[in-house]
Formats: sequence, structure tokens, C-alpha cells
Amino acid sequence: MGDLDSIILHLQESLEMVNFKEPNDTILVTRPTLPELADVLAVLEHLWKSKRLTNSGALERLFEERLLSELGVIHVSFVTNGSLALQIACTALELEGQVITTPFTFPATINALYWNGLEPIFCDVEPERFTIDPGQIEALITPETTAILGVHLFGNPCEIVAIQDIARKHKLAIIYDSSHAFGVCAYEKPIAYFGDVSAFSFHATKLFHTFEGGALTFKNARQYEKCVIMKNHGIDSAGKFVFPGTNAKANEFQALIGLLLLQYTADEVANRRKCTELYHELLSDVEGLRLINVEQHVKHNYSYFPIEINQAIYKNGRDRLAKELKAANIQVKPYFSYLCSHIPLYKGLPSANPDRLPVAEKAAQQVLCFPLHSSLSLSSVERIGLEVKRILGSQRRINLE
Ligand code: T4K
Repeated sequence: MGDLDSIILHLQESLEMVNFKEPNDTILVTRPTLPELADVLAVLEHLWKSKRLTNSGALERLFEERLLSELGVIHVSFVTNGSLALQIACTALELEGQVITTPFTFPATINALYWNGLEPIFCDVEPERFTIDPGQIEALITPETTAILGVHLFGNPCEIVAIQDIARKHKLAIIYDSSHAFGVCAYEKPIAYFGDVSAFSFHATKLFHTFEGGALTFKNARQYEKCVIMKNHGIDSAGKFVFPGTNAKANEFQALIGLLLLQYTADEVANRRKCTELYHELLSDVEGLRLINVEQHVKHNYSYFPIEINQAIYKNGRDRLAKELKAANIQVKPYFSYLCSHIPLYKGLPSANPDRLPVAEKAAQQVLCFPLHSSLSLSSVERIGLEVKRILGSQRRINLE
């Protein structure tokens, strides 16, 4: 058997192993939607012939064009992943000093500050949707502050009007980590309309994905141009090295997947919405379990289904629920059980003091994300609802005994 044949056989075996890892009836927290393989193969054939794989190929340019209308912006740049999108956002805005941000996020948000030599100043989150609490931002502003970095967590927009007012008053830039907010609108405007820069993640676990990938949107042409140079090693369109850059270019295969998947986004959101509505029907009256409602001015994308378990009613309730659901073959994820203010490098900062972040600390113990994706059936949602009620019911009885 030739080397190639044995590699293919090995790959087939490994992929089957991965599939076998999850029992057939496990309900996973997320599943990527994929385009029809025949459509991928049809475009791949052209890609193979062209041999143009990266560095601003035809698919990337077309995808960026489509993203402009999808995201309702005037400048967009497709990049390797959401983490690099955030890092480049800070560089393009030429931030210095301190940035006020949320501790209740994925570490990529805060890592972007580290790689730009910026100090995070942690601000507590508000208790309804766990986005940065604008009521606490002003007290954290110092002469060193240059920006506010908010996260539209789980697809729920930050309090954008209040943040905008503070930023204007204190001449601060605004970056939004919009990794969870593809397709979201607020006050009838696309989410990227708000702030100076929005950074999106197109990771496989996201509502819209390109396997790995991300995008940056800008209002300001100079900042956008800086981003384009930055993602291409610091080389400008004339081929000159203008400043130290990085390689954050996405490739043609990623663009291909993105172009095809854009056709599926409306159905993706609609299916997730149906599951979300059923979750609400089934779980809204469970004592000590809080569901998050969509605000009136928001058109949501239903990217996640987070719930909050009241620890005062269920001791260690979130983790016990997650464990018991796992035993019932239901995968849930505690996004995020670890605050970024707990990161060893930052935990000594005055703003990382848990006493100053009570809502975020509580959220890290109480929030759990339930399965939500387009291939989730309504009968699976029903099964999850029943299991959750059964588990919390028995926890409640034990607590009362
Ligand atoms: N900002 C925020 C607010 C973010 O949430 C993230 C990423 C970023 C920035 C950075 O964006 P990127 O640089 O990643 O583009 C996931 C993702 O890896 C991460 O992208 C995401 N946030 C974070 C919240 O979650 P895990 O560790 O939960 O994923 P994983 O591999 O355990 O997957 C969960 C389940 O999904 C699997 O059990 C099965 C299913 N799955 C997953 C993958 C990757 C599939 O069916 N197929 C797949 O290919 O981290």
C-alpha cells in the first residue's frame, strides 16, 4: 500500500474514532452547520485549477464584498480568527495605556490587550445579560484610559447608548467584541454600526462560521487601511514594510465556506429561534432558574442559550446540573466558569479584586449554556427540558430535607 493510501486509511479511522467518542444519542452543546458537500466540491474544482489559495484571492474579495452588506458596514476585513481580529482592532486604533473591559468573557478578549501592551481595567457586568455595566465605567476612567472594550455576550448587545455617551464625554475609543453577535441588530441598526470597531469570530462553534475565521469592521478608512497592512505582515499595497505586522490573512477555502454558509444564516437563526422559544415555554416557571429575555430594541441571533441557576436555592447547582445532564448524555457548557480577572497575570490588579466584581463572580458560578444549534430537534429540546426539571426537582427536595 502506498504512503498516500495509508494516510487516507489512517485519516478515515481517526475521523471515525472522533465520531465514536460521542454516543449516538448525545445532544451536543453546538454543532456547526455545513454547506452541501457537492457545492463545496464544485467551487473547489475551480480553486484547484486556479491554484490561488491565499493573499487576497477572488473568493476572499467576494466574501468581503458580501460581508459588507451582511454586516451593514462600509469597511470590513476577513481575518484568520476572532482572536487576531481583536488584536488588530487594538493596533488599528493605536490604543495605549488602559482599556476598561469585562472580566466575564472568553480569554481571547483580554489576550488582545496583552499582545498590544495594554492594561485591562476590569469593570463589573450588569446582572440581566452580563454585559459590561456602564454605570460603573466612569469611576474606572483615569488619564491613562484610551478605550472601552465591551463584549456583546451570547448575542446580547452591550448597553450601547450609555457606553457611547461615556466614550464621547471622555474621548475614548470603543471596541466591541462581537464574536457572539453575527446578525444581531439593535435599534434597527446592524450591531457593527455601534462603536469604532467590531470584531467577529467565525469559529466552527459559532452561529456563522468559516471553520476558523473572523472579521473586523471599521467606520474610519485610515484605521481600516492600517488593519489591512497589519494583517499582511505590515506590508502596504505598494509592497513597502511600514510597521511590524502579523499574518492574519484568511485563505480561499475559508472564504469559500463563508460564501456558501451566508446562504444558510436566515434558516440557522430561524431554527435556533424555535428551539429558544420552546426552551422558554418549558423552563420559564422553574424556580431558581433564570432565563434571559431578548430586549425590545434587539433583533437577536439566538447564538447561545444561557441560563442562570440560583446558588442560594441550589447549592453548587450549576455544576451539579451540568454533571447530571452529562450523565443523561446532554452536553452543556459553563461559558464562562473562569473570569479573566482570575488569570494569574491580572489577579493582582486592583480592578480584579473579586469584591469589586460581585456580579461577574456570581455569573461565573451560576451561568450555564444549554445546547443550541440548527440541527437540534424540538424533541431534543423537550428531552433537555424534562431532564432539567427532573434534576432540579430532586436537588430541591434534597436541599429541603
Ligand atoms: N471573544 C469571544 C467572546 C469568544 O467567545 C471567542 C471564542 C473569541 C473572542 C475568540 O474567537 P476565535 O479566535 O475562537 O475565533 C469554543 C471556541 O473554541 C471559541 O471559539 C469560543 N469563543 C468559545 C466560547 O468556545 P470550546 O472549548 O467550548 O469548544 P469545543 O471544542 O469544546 O466544542 C464544543 C462542542 O461543539 C463539541 O463538543 C462538539 C461541537 N463541535 C466543536 C467543534 C470545534 C463540533 O461539532 N465541531 C467542531 O469543529 O471553545
